[in-house]
Formats: sequence, C-alpha cells, structure tokens
Amino acid sequence: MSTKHTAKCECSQLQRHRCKFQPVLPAILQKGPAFVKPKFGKATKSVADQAAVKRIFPNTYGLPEITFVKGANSAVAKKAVRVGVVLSGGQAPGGHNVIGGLLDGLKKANPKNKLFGFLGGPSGIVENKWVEITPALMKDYRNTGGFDLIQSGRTKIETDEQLKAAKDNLIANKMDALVVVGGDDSNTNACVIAEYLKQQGVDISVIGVPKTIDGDLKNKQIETSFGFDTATKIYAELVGNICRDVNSARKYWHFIRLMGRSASHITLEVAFKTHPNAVLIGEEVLAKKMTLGQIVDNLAQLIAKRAKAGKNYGVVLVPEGLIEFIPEMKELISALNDSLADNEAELSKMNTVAEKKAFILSKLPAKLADLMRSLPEGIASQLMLDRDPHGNVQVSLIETEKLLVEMIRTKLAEMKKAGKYNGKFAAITHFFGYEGRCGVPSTFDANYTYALGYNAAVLALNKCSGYLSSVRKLTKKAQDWECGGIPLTMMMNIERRKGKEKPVIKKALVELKGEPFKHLAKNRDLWAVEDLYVFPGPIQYFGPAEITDMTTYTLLLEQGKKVK
Ligand code: FBP
Repeated sequence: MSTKHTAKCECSQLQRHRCKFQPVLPAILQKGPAFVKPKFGKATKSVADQAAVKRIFPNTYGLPEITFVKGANSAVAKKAVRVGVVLSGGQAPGGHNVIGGLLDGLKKANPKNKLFGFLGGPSGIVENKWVEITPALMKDYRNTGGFDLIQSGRTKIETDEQLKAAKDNLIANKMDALVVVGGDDSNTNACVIAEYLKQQGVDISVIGVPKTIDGDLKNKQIETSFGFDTATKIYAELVGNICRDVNSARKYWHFIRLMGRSASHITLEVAFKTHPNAVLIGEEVLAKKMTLGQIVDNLAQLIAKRAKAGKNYGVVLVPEGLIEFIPEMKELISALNDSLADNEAELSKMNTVAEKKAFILSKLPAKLADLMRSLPEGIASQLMLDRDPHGNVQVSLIETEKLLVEMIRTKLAEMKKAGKYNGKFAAITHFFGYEGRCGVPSTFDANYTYALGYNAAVLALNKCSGYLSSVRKLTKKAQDWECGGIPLTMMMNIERRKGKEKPVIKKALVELKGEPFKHLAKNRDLWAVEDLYVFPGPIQYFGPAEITDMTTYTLLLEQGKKVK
C-alpha cells in the first residue's frame, strides 16, 4: 500500500548549505554499477558455533566474501529493478544518506529502477506500508540527520505469519531486493529473511547495511558502523562543555552516562576526545570481576584524593551498559531475563510494577532475590522493564549514574566519619543518548553512509543476497575506500535471548588487549589527578579538512595509526 509522504521538512540555514554537499564516492564506484564486478573470495565460516549456525541458515551459510573490482558488467543495467529499503532499530546519523546513495546507485545503473521505503521499520514490510523514494523526495533529506524520511522501528520479523506476510508483500510489490539498514540484531533478522526467501524459492535478495551509534557492529571486515563518528562527536562536545564548566566553577562532580548499549565504545571514544577524571569501561569491570562495591570504593578514593588537593570537582563517564557487566548484576539480569520470558503470560495480567516485582522475587534464587531487594527502588523497577523485541535489556532506561552517586555519597559519609575524607561532594548527573542519534552527519559519516548505500545498490543489482554492505580502509581518503560484501552468517554465533539459544551477529565489545583500551590505560591516571580536559567544540562541516574530515580515535588506533 503506497502512502503519501506527508512529513514537512523545514530547512535551517545549515541544512540548506549541507544539502548541497556532494559526498565523495570511492573511486571503484564512481563510474557506476555497470563498471564494477564482484570478485568472490573463499567460502566463509561463522565466527563461532559453526554447526549450529549452518543448521539454521543452510542456504546462506558459507557464502564467499565479495570485493568489487573494475570491469564491464552491463548485465546489471539491462532490466529495470524495484528495491525496498527499511531503517531498523535506533536512529544513527547518516541514515538518509544511505537511502540517497542507494537511490543514486540504482538510478545510475538504469533510470527506470525504482526505490521504495518501507515505513516505520520492519513492521512496514509486514503491514505493506511504503512510499516511493523519488529524487525529488530525496532532495531535502541529503546529508541530514534523523530517520524521518521513512522512520524506524524495532519489530523483529520472526514468526511464520510475519515471515509469510513479508514475503507476500515483497512479491506483490514486485521487489527484486530488500535493503535492511540496522545494527547487529536487525542484520541478524535480515539474514533470517534472506534465508527464508531462499528456502521458499523466492528470488529476492536481502542486503544489510551496518548502522548503530553504539559502534558494536564491527569486526575484521566491517571497520565501523555508521553514526558512531557523529554521535561521539556530539557527546564529546557536550562532555567537553561540562569539563569547561567544571574547570570554571570548580564545585561539582558530574556523572555522565553515555549511550552505547552493552559495549563501552562510545564512552571510550568520548574519553579520548575530552580527558575526563574517571572513565568506567564495562568490559574491564567484567574482566576484573569488579563488584559494585569496588567500583564505588575506587571512585570514592579518587574523589578523596582530589579533595585533598583542593579539587572538589571532576567528571566521570559511565557507559550505559555498565550494569550488565558487574558480575553480581549480570547474574541477576540473566536470571531476570529468563524469569520474565518464562512467566510472560502471568506477568501480563498484573497491573503494577510492585505486583510484578513481588512475583518475580518469589521466582528468583534467594541470593539474587536479596540482591534485588538491596537495590534502590527505582533501579530494581528499571531492571524489570520489558526487554526489547530482540531480548535486550533496555539499558538506556536504567539510571546507573544515579545509583553510583547515591552509593558514593554513603561511602564518603563513612570515610568522613573515619577521618579519611574531608571534602565537599556535590554531584550532578546526566544521560546523553538521544541527543546524539539524529545529529547532522559529520563529513565522515556523510561520505561513509552514501558509499554504503551506493555499494548496497551494487550488491542488490548483482543479486548478492545474505550480505552486509562493506566499505573498508576507512582511515584513507574516501576516494580510496574499498567496497564489497560480507556474508551475514560469517559474523554470527549463538547467544541466549529471551530464555532461548538464538543465532545472532556477535557484538563487538571493547577488547582489553586492543589499542584503544591500551591508550586509555596509559593516560587515565594522569587525567584523574591533573585537569587535562579537552574541549572539542561542535562538529565542523566547513573549513580545513583536518577539522572537517577528522575520524574517530578508535578507528585510528585500531588501524595502528598514531594519535596524540
Ligand atoms: P541500535 O542498536 O538499534 O542501533 O540502537 C542503539 C541505541 O541507541 C542504544 O545505544 C540504546 O541503548 C538503544 O538504542 C535505545 O533504544 P530505544 O531507541 O528503543 O530507546
């Protein structure tokens, strides 16, 4: 069912200028899809649990990697094709440019090719809601933030009815391909759809595009997901401003929780850009098996040390997923996940959180029930909130920064009594998450997303189903980036979700042996006591390349480049 596009787009001055920005395409794509050929590598394996992943994806498992090389490929331009695109999961800067690149790639191959945007995320495919994306409609959305052109959603297409409805609608709309722009869970779902269509003998390709501000959809082949660059620049501007405020007023401790789901990549990157006094990294907490009490003690010691030097102020960064990595909390969350999934029907009949909590407490082992009772009321209730459709705890809604401040306050009072602390502790808490997801894409993200979309068009035209659009060598100039496709099954392993073992794309967590974490470990003691704050300021869209084209420290460090 076609829907009239009603969203009105009021242009700011910046947007008016930014709309004119022409992203730089990698040289390999510049002449268009008819001059690019796929070069197939060796058959691939999933990162873990090979037998189980192969059993679930018999038709899409083991595909070879693809690299695009120069070569005449006029076959892709012969027949006009119809491609659908869907934005899935949380917003990330650059989504509109993926659609722009896809549209331009398709039109370059054959002006009669058509692109359709499914509305409101994957539910738009099941409910058959779409709009045709014409060049005229696309015009005002180029290089803009947000997903408002077709919106997003978190529906997971998994039941037989949903899969059948998706298939029927794709066939009814005479689609040749579907492009799913999403994170690890959405791209896992893209692979489920690709597999289902192959099993059903339906010749419609499904291609994924790596999106997420969290930066956790990456591996050897996918160097970063789009949106991470812009979102971390926006958070760094905000954190940098707070550092400057702290340095000016010298009277508050700011506890800042940053989005990023389980992984701490965003927190790490923002720390590189701003040099706060303390940075918690969830993955380190897990590796060192640190309890909540130890985390609080360490922070209280730092606060006391700075107070001794007359510094009753500071900035602490907290990743939103921290809570999932504290061993005792991890155990509690995992038991809660299972218990909430096992008792879904009964819980749905209860009206209040208190009622649900009492019921769940009766199902938990005594040790975990005691831990749950010891938590502040707000946090305990937040841990009970519904999981998202992919089974993830909604960590963005758990106010860990407030929990830490409350516990630190108690600890400092004890230390004061014991004569071990004599400072003032005035704390302010913040959560930066939604502020960074729809920002105007940085030049890096504008170029990267446009290339990912254009590259997805080339994959679709070559009928490469079950692949993730891959643009590599990202620390080089955009024209030198390499393009191709990575089999989705190659990134999968089996994880426990909603009480069941499920195939999912493996989340990339912060590697403690990786260069980014080592860089933090080398510098953080100095940042803790000295006030070496950096104030990065806003993203620059115009001006010298060294400030407009700057990429992330994470990417530079991961690729062995030197950073200051
Ligand atoms: P994706 O994984 O879908 O990219 O979403 C990322 C994210 O922004 C997380 O950082 C955050 O925890 C979550 O979405 C919030 O979800 P919601 O938008 O549903 O509140």
